[in-house]
Amino acid sequence: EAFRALGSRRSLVCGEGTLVDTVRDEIARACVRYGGSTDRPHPRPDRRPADDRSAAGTAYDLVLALVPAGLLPIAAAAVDVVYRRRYGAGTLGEEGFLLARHTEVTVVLAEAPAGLLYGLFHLVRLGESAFGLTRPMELHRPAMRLRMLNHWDNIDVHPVMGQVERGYAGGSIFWQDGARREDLTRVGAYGRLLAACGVNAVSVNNVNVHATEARLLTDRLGDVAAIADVLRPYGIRVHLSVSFAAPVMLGGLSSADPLDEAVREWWADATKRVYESVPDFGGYVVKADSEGQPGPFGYGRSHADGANVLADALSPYGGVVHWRAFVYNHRQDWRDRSTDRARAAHDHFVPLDGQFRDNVILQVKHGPMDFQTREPVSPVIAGMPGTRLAVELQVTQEYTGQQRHICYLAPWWSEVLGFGPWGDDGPTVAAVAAGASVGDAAERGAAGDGGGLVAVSNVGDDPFWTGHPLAQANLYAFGRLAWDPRLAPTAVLDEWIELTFAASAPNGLGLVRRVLRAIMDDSWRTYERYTAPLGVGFMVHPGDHYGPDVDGYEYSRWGTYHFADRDGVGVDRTRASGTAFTGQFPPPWRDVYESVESCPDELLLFFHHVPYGHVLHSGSTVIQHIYDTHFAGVEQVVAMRQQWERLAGVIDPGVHARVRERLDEQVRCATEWRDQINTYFFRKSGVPDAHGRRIH
Ligand code: BDP
Repeated sequence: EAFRALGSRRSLVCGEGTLVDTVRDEIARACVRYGGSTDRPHPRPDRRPADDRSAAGTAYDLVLALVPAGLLPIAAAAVDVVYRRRYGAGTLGEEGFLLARHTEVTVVLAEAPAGLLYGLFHLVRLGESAFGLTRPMELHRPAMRLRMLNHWDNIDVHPVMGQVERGYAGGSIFWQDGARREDLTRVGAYGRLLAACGVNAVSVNNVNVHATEARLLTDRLGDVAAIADVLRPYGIRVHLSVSFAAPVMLGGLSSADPLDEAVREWWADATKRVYESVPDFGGYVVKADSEGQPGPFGYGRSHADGANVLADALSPYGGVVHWRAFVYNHRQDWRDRSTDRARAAHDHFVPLDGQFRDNVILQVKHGPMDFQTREPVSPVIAGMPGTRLAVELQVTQEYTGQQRHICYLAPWWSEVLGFGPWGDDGPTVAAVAAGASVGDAAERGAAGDGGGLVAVSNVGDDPFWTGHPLAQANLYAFGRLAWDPRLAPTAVLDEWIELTFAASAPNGLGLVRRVLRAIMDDSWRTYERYTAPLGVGFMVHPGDHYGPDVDGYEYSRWGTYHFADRDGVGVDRTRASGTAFTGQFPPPWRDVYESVESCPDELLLFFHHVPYGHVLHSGSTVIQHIYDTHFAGVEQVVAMRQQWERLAGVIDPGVHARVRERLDEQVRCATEWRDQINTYFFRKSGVPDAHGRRIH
């Protein structure tokens, strides 16, 4: 239905190449459905169209053209002239496009085929309004060059993690029963979906690389090539997670020491073969020396040595290494209060700044811990001006309700991306991911050579793709924010609602929009209210990370503690008396976080250990805040469930039923969170609720 405006018009697509063919096919398919027509330019260059008419004399409503192309119809040629004069040829780059109206013709211009594809999907988003009488010229370019999804998919079903590690949407779309899926139709549909959101890269296997998956680099390379073939028409490059120990595991070498010449040669040879099979291969993703994965530490080498050997192997072909900064000691002595997992990435990587090759991208989780519901921005993002950084988000809802709870994450991502690590005058997190550095202005031009934005995907073979149908909005929002981090999360949600429900609720879209906005706009904050309070994090059930278990990780070796006792709660990360994590931030944040007075409420327990009676900026005490937010959170989830009932009979019954069932579970689980958290803190503190509500 989203293609109706496009498919009911007369259009012309000028240009050649795989992606241009995709554009043509998309339009042709829509035309079959909605009665429009589509044309190619006349093959003989001397037959320049006298006006915007086909040989048969039909006037076009829409022209999509690659420029500079031979001969363009008049409207497109006129727009091209204005474009060159106003912006200068080359401004659109590899993926940008220009949209304009000229003499009642809608024109999309691009200088590279991918731009035309993104222009097409922009038209789809605009629908009828793309054909309005007037419309100012718009130039669109992605803020980040790399907009990537990581799949934590295993080929073999892992005994603990299943097929998709932290996957909540069924099996892998790529792999099944220990092999690549025969039928890759769904992968093709996924590519289309991703291109429509703006994503241009995918890694197809888990960052924890087990024996079978390691072989994707060598004898299972054909599987990678087959997937790449299906994703290529949508402008999506394939990347592989590789094991640092591959030279030993696969090559039979006795060592994977990155400074060993035989190891370098092994990587160079293996990589050469990859490019023989997949000429546009994107590169490697590496989790090294992390949670049991092998890495350069095993050979007494640094992570720069480790990353560079892979980078050198990839560089002749233009490939990149995404080297993950998620390196910490997961076997800590929990009795030792001076160790702090939050410090680990900065401690390990900042001293290496400037030592990485240009085609190494250090992939940094957005927070210093691990995708909790609330964390400060990782100080690594401000700490490595001489390194290309990618910021990693988690679309799969490991810690945010596992796609059983509604938790629209774009408001949070938007906060993170808009955060200024050096304060308001410096570049934002989004600008750093786009290639800016300290000293640059807050806003910087598009598509620099930064590492871009990466996220862990949330799709599987579930009929709704994401388990919870509303979790699709997170996937969509990730792509849109990677393209343009300044988009408002509410506007992105509106786009998604429109595109998703236009077909099933042609008459009721207004109601659908009102209900979904009421349910989803604030759902991340609602989730935060009923789970771990004030940025302290974790308190989840160990292992599967679903549901509450306040002390589940308190006496274990993972480094994720809240330190609640009878007097207070929170982690002292100050320089004055704690782990000095605050010192990893540049000003102003090092001081803002250091002081209990200036630390923002929502991060208070991340940075400070405070008494239960500590008064927040909100005016409430910590203990009363815990009670109030937990009661409120559950009430809000109950209200979400009521709202959803308004859509019964309005939208597809299958979607309605699935969401209803999940909302029941969300109410149950939120109630459990409320009761466990409130009871726990009541028993520790002995402070009753000021409003006399019953706490056990
Ligand atoms: C943690 C997950 C774990 C991942 C790890 C990672 O619990 O399954 O392997 O992140 O990012 O959040 O590598």
